[in-house]
Order: sequence, then C-alpha cells, then structure tokens
Amino acid sequence: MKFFMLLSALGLCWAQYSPNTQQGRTSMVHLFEWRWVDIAKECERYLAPKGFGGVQISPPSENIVVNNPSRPWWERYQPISYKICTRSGNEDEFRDMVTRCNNVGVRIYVDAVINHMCGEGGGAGTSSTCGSYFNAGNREFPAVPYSGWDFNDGKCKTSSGGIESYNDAYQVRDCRLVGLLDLALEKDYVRTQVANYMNHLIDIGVAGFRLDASKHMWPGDIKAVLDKLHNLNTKWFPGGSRPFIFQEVIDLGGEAITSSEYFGNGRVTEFKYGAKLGTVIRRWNGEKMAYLKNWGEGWGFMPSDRALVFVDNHDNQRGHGAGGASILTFWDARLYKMAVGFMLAHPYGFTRVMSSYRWPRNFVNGQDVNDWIGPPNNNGVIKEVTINPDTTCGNDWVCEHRWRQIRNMVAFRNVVDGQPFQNWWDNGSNQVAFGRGNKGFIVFNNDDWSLSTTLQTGLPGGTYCDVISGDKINGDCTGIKVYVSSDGKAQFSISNSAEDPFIAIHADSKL
Ligand code: QV4
Ligand code: CA
Repeated sequence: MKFFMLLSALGLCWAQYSPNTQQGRTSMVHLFEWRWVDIAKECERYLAPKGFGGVQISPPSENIVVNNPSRPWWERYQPISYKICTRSGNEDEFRDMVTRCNNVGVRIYVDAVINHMCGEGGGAGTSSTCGSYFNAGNREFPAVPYSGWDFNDGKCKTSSGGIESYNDAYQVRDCRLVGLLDLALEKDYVRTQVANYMNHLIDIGVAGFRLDASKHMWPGDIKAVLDKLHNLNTKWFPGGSRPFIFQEVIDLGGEAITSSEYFGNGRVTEFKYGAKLGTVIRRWNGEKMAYLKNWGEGWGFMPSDRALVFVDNHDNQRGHGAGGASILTFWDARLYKMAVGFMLAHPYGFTRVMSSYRWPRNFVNGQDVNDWIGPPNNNGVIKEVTINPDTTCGNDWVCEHRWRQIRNMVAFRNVVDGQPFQNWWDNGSNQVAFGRGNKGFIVFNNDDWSLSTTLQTGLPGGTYCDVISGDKINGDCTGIKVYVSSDGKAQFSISNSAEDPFIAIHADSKL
C-alpha cells in the first residue's frame, strides 16, 4: 500500500513534464494565429497521418482589439477576459477542434496568458474580441471580474511602475512588462480565476499549457495555480493524467532569474538552443558543426527532460523576445531546414516545430518596422489556410511543418524515439553525421566543399530512401537511395551545392 502511494505521488510530481502525446508521437507544432476550424481540419488531414504529437495554439482568451497599428498579432497577448472568443474562433469552434484533434490522437496545448491583462494605455470601452467592457485606467475587467485590488500596482517598487532592470527579480515579477497590467498572483482570488479558466480548457480536453511570460511570475505563485488544476479529461487520457506544463522563461544567462527556478513546475523553454544552433549553422563566431558532438547539456543547456526546444518561435522570428540575429527562420530556408533536421534527429529535449505566415518585411536601420503585422486577413478577419495541389499552403501561410524535409524528420524522430545517440562522425569542420541506435542515421555537409565518405550507420543492411531529397513511395524512392552493407557501413556523397545538403535514413524508409 505504502509502495503504491509513493508511486502515485511520484506519478503526480513527474506528470507535468510529459506532453501526454499518443504513444510514438514525439513533437508538437505551433500553428501560429491559425483559426480553430483550420486546425481541426489539419489534425485530420495532415498532423495525425504524419505523426505529429500535438499543436500549440495561439491564446484562445478574449483580447483587446488594437487598431493602431491595425490588428497586430501581439494584441492576443493582452487579455480582456477568459471567454474563449478571439479572431481564431468562438468556444463552439474551439470545442470542435479539441474533440476532432483528440479523436485522431493529436493533442492541443494552450498558450495561457496569465501574468497580465491588457496594456495600461488600453483605454476604456468594448474594443475587445468578444465585446466585453473594460477600463484599463481603472483596472476594471468585469467579465472576469478583476478590479484594482487584483493588480500589482502597489507592490511594484519602480517609479515608472514598469520593469526597469532585469537584474532585479522583484521588478521583473511585480512590475509591468511593456506596460501590461500585472496581475497579483499572490492573491488566492486571482489564482482561482486563472485556475477556473485553465480548468475550463482542461475539461474541454486540452493536454497542457504554454505559460506565457513565466519569468514575470513567481515560481511559487505558478505552483499554487497548478495545484488547483483538474486532471485531464478521461474521454481521451488515462485517469490521473496531469496537464503538460511548459513555461516561457528566456534565460540566456546574465540575469537575476534563471530557468532552474521553474523546474519544479514543469518544463521550461530553452532559448539558448535556437540562438546557439543558428550561430553554428550560420558559421558565425568561428562555430562549426563539428562542435555539436556534445550538443545538449554539454553546451550548458538545462537537463534534457526539462527542456522544450525549437529553432525559432513567434517572437524571435520577427525580432521580438530573445535570440537576436542568429535565429534561423523560414526566410533562410536552406539553413533553416538543416537546423530543424538536426534538432529533430538529436535526442535532446521535447521538440516544437514552428509554422508561420509570411509578412512584408521592411528593414529600416536593421530593424523590421513591419514586425507587428498580423496573420493573413480580409479586413481583420483571419484568412483560411488553403491547401495547394502540391500539398503546400496558400494565402501566405508558410506551413513549414508541411515542408517534406521537416515533415519527414518529424517521422524520423518518432522512429528513433528512445534510441541512443551514437556513431558520431565529423571532419573537424562542418561535415557531421550521427545515428540513433539501429533505427536512424543522418549526415550533414555545411562546408563549402563536397562530402564523400564511408560511414558506420549502425543500421541493418539494405537499401534506404533518403527522406530529405524524397520519400519512400510504393516500394521505391523518389529521391536519393542509400545502400547499407551488412556491416552497417554506407557510402555518402553530398555536394555543397545540393538543394538540401543533408541525408537522413531510418528503419521505416528501408525498401
Ligand atoms: C508600449 C511601450 C511601453 C509602454 C506601454 C504603455 O513600448 O514602453 O510601457 O506601451 O502602455 C505590445 C507593444 C508594446 C506596448 C505593449 C503594451 O509591442 O510596444 O508597450 O503592447 O501596450 C507580445 C509582443 C509585445 C507586445 C505584447 C502585448 O512581443 O511587443 O507588446 O505581446 O501585446 C520578454 C519577456 C517574454 C516575452 C518577450 C517578448 O520576458 O515573456 O519579452 N514573450 C512573451 C510572448 C510575447 C508577448 C508577451 C510575452 C507578453 O511570447 O509574444 O509579447 O504577453 O523577453
Ligand atoms: Ca508579474
């Protein structure tokens, strides 16, 4: 009996680190600014068949409507109430999405904005996505309801009321982040409102949460909210399942607050990952891919089982947040595919793939003055994600997750799940290769000269389809074929001018 109680206690402690994905599914995709109706269809027509584990969605809670500039994407990070009512859809559409995605084994993770409400300069009225009244100046949000007592105005010690220094943990947590009205999460009343919102979503069937701006909340306050959360809906999840938690903490070092303070609550975003990988693949600062041999904790990253990793996110792909110029995005497609390929092949962390929309970038003195532009829309109404005959997306949706190289590496990660990192090879420069047990092998040539060499793959002998240059279809390869001999060795040739200078093979791509 005691033993079982210990086990279930451990189960409770550990559960928030598990993404609650279906067996054999190992990645999520962030469908940034998509409508719920399009996500429901995407789960059924693409994500489930291709082996995606889940979707991070944009914040579903009612937000302020910003007209100057015109409907920026970032208005969704300024809540007005916890009604499920945004440009992505209403509660009925949200429920339909969660049901249909869960029914095909794809999980939904909600971006929860619980540190703050709208900006202090948000004014008063009903300029909100569901028409709920608010008065930012008076701190009134009657649709929750919150009033002046529920904000940190009295607690913050800076003269401006905003965060002035990231070297002071009290300011970072008790003062306003870019003017956003900071909630008093030390109050049980506020914790209860937030938990009610999250429980509403859990009961509908979501599998977990991205906790926005977690650095700006005290870890103990977050814990108090998490302790109030329900178990996941048993229609789709085993009894006792806890919501997956990943906290957005940007820790590149050198600040008062560190990621490790948040490990007790769940996973944490590892921002060093994309910043460093971008630097390596761009070959900046003398970095080379050969140095990736000890990628992961060896590079000073957090423990793998606490990390949520990504090459780029919705902020740093447009110069917001952190990471800087090294971050790779779809705009640098060739290098980006290599970076995402490396991430998905490597065992470190739980992986998130970005899926974006195109916007007209306009650099003025090195700054994109169009970094605010919202999703493709008609007079503010988000456009449908249309699908072209060649399976790419229309209407300016980029759909990186549908790029063959990325989609096939999501499948690669599923196939090699749990297999050890081994058979590393490098040329001392930017040609590297590694395997995952006897299930998968990947080779990169990011040098300015060709690669031609024989490598130990660790795979059983046979003919394999490279899943970067093509697919295995009807018992044949549409791209390059790799011949692995009975001793596991194979000859690889990759020109430095190849469209995609990397090759990946795995157990399911064997003919
Ligand atoms: C402006 C002025 C302020 C002034 C304020 C007065 O700049 O100096 O105090 O008015 O009201 C938008 C505007 C910003 C404006 C603010 C309030 O860009 O100029 O302040 O609204 O009206 C996104 C955007 C922000 C945006 C915010 C709210 O990135 O630009 O601010 O949404 O709409 C840090 C944090 C990290 C954060 C990252 C961006 O540690 O947590 O910055 N990342 C998350 C999200 C991000 C989001 C927020 C947090 C806030 O990923 O998308 O910010 O929810 O590193
Ligand atoms: Ca705060």
